[in-house]
Amino acid sequence: MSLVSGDYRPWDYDILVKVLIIGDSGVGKSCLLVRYSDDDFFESHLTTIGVDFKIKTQTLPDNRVAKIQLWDTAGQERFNSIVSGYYRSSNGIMIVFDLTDEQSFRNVSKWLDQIKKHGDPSGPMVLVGNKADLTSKRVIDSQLGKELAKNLGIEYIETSAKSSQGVEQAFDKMLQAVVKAQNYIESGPKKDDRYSNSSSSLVVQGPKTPSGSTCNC
Ligand SMILES: Nc1nc2c(ncn2[C@@H]2O[C@H](COP(=O)(O)OP(=O)(O)OP(=O)(O)O)[C@@H](O)[C@H]2O)c(=O)[nH]1
Ligand SMILES: [Mg+2]
Repeated sequence: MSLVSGDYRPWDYDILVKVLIIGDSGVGKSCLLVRYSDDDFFESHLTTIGVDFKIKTQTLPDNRVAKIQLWDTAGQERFNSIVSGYYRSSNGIMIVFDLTDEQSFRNVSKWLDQIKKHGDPSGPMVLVGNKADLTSKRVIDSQLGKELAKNLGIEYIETSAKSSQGVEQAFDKMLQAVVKAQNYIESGPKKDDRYSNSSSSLVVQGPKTPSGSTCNC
């Protein structure tokens, strides 16, 4: 088969983005993913074993098509050794806590330690406070979430996987943070950029190669 014939077709995406979703067990990571990728919700807690993943394709404001690999990790500590292997190869990390569970908010620092240990602490991140629909059970005030995110130099958003509130926006923010980091790498350092310590390429360009080539994604 000739590679220069009409068989040539570009891949169906321009950039590949790998997003890791971390946070305590039960905060709603899997539900956020299911809401984002399938627009569905499950009332039951089927705890994630190790790491699950889903794929979503999204068009960026600059019309590039991003293929997003969403890695849904287990919050239970017994899976930490499996999950730790995924930090390094992610392009962005979403840290989720439960607005109705104070401990899950306190444990954000524990998850940040995991990122420091196994990943890139200066890489793109978004802090997500989930279960915003449970207003009467809320124990973490918006201000607390905002302050923590501000101290970390990252975006904060509140979501409800149940009602869909903020879910699309949360993943949009994640994507924007990854693209911003990529633009930084392509255009070189700017004085006040928080990604000034990034050394590795954060986004894998979707290769425009002939069909039939192998993809390691
Ligand atoms: N009311 C409400 N319940 C939610 C929301 N998100 C998740 N839940 C519930 O919280 C429980 C846990 O959700 P999961 O998505 O399985 O939690 P997880 O973070 O993936 O947990 P692990 O896989 O054990 O790490 C389930 O019973 C969900 O129905 C939300 O936004 N609002
Ligand atoms: Mg889960």
